[in-house]
Order: sequence, then structure tokens, then C-alpha cells
Amino acid sequence: MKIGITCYSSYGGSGIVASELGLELAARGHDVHFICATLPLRLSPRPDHLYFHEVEATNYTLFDAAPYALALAVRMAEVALEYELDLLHVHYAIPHSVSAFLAREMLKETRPVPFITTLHGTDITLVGTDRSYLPITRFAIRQSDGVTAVSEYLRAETCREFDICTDTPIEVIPNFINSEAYRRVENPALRATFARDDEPVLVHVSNFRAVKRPTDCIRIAARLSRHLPVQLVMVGDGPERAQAQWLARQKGIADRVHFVGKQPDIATYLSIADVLLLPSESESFGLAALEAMACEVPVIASCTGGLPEVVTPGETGFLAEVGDIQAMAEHAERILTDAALRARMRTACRRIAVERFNANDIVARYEAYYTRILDNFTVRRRGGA
Ligand code: GMT
Repeated sequence: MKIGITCYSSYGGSGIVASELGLELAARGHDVHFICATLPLRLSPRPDHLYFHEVEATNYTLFDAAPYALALAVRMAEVALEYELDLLHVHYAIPHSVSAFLAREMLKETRPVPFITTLHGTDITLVGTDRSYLPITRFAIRQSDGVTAVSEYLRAETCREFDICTDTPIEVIPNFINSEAYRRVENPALRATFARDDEPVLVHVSNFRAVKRPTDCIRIAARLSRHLPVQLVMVGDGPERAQAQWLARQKGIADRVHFVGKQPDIATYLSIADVLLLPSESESFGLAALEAMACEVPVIASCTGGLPEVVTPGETGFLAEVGDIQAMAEHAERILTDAALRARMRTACRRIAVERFNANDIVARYEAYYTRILDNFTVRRRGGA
């Protein structure tokens, strides 16, 4: 198949999932054309069958801002025509599925091409439900030839918020993990830069947006450090980083909290972790939890959104109410002080990540879905619909 993929190229989870999907599809021999503002980080170096087409939104003095959505639509149509794409697959509804809709309309007479929208989370739960975007998000989802969501929770939220599920079926295809790339590889040298052998290591990975509640990690570490010599490694960067740093100083644990910024190889940092902290306000799936599990790291997370579909309390970690610092600290302490429980959880984390969320099975589901959507599209066109 020839597939056009559009995503945000930055550190967000949706861009990571889209990139990993593109890599897996290319490895299976599909031609995958990324049509994005910049090359997604994980696509460099680029393997065979994977192409990149930059979208440049030209600005003009009259514009308040360059109309990226329009430039993207034009680029999608150009690439679809030139490379004879079979379908477009956009990740994150706003504005990608609106651009795909425009591209499909532009190509109606020359190269009819269906588009699939994958919903990731904040495109529905935050941005999509913002009244200024809701009508166009709803429109673009309903216009999509196929819609997928990364969790049952997100499907239900989309149905509820947009009231569309009677006429727009949403397929749940969960996020996945390349279990070869994501595995625990002990790295005593890296671990030693943060902790002594007897000091447990907590890790948090996010884009430090408010929704991730990174300051809760500092509060959890502060509570734990009353009983245990924990070290906390904060991976990533974003708007809440400065606040988290300030709080670590306020709590008197600045020497125990290590901000390492954005890291290209997350598995290396997860491999030194005893526990992952993911105290998010909302999380449609929680890719970081799955990545941690694949690296044998039990997860302490909020009981919110799609996280219960990823983390099984008592088996691969524990869940607590959003903001319940005390419960999260107690859960973490239990894992850190009970070696048998920790060992059991580590094994379960890896097993469940590989059994339920492995790339081979999930990417095969995307391939089957593509075929189904293409067939439906062809039938509809023949019927003149
Ligand atoms: O919050 C992020 O990390 C970015 C955001 C995005 O859309 O880029 O992530 C969402 O998509 C990820 C991949 O499907 C999910 O794992 C995250 O749970 C989801 N984030 C939220 O729902 C807050």
C-alpha cells in the first residue's frame, strides 16, 4: 500500500505513535510518505520505503499567522497525486483531519483518496471540546472515511462529547510497543550518575505540560524521602519544568531530583528505573506507562482516562485518584520495599507489554483496517455515494 501519514513532529505521544507506525509499515514493505511540518525525530535515519515531504506554510504580511492547515491540505493533495497514494492517515484531529478532508475534496476528480483519523487524546478531551474548535472537530471526524481511537475510554469520550457514534463507528486500536527497541538493558554507569546502589530510582517521562502534573512527582518524592533515600529522574521538558524545579528546592530535595531534559533514547532512562511515576490529570492511553512496562518498570499512575486499560493494579503497578500524593507515595513505597513484589511486577510488566501491546499484532490490525476502509471507499464510489 502507499500511505500518507501526517502527525505533529514534536515530542507528543501522538507523533511518536505515528512515527513508530510508519516505521513498522515501511519495514513490512508499504511505501509510507510522511507529510509534516518537520521530520519527526524518530524517523532519522530514514529506512527504505519511508519518505518525508515538508509542509511549508508561507506567511504574508496580511496574515496574522501562516495558514498551516491550508498549506498541509495542498501538500497532501500534491503528494497523493504524485506518488499515487492509496490513503491518508492523520494523527490528532486538529487541524490534520480538516486538511485531509480538503485534500480529499481537491482530489475527487483526479485521485480519489480516503482518509483515516486517529484520535489520541487532547485532540478530543481538551482542544476538541473547546467550543471554538468543537464544531469543526466534529465535522472532520464525521467526514473521515475511518476513525480510530487509542483506547476504549477515548472512544467513549468521543461518542459522549461529539454525539456521533450512531453514524460514525470508531475502531479502538491501542498503542503498541516495539519490544525489541523497548527492553531493559541494565546501565550501571548511567544509574550511578544519579544514585548509589542502595538508592531507589523513580523516573517520570513527559512533555511537562500541566496535564501531566509533574509537580506531583516532586511531592511524591518528597514524601518518600522521609523514609527512603529515593532519587527522582525527570525526563523531558515543557512549561511546568521551572515550577517543578522550584518545588524541589522548596521541599528541600533539589539534590535528589535530576532534570535531564529531552532525551532521544527513553528506554535507556527507563532501564535504570525502579518505578515510573505518571500522575497525569488525564491520559487517553499513557504511552509512557507502556514503554516503562516493556522495560520492566512498575507504574504508579492516576486512575484516569485510558490508564486502567494499560496498568493492572497489583500486577503491573498501582493506580490512585488524580492528585492523591499520599496514596501514590504509599504504593511506590510498597514496591520499593518489597523485593518479591517488585520482581513479580517487573516480570508481569514485560509479559503484558509484549503479549497485549506488541507492534506485530497491533500494526496488523491497522493493515486490516486500511484494507477495510479502502474496500468500503471503493464500494461507495462505485455506488456514486
Ligand atoms: O500528552 C501527550 O503526551 C501528548 C499527546 C499527543 O496527542 O500528542 O498524547 C496523547 O496521545 C498519546 C499517544 O496516543 C497518549 O499515550 C497520551 O495518553 C495522550 N495524552 C493525553 O491524553 C493527555
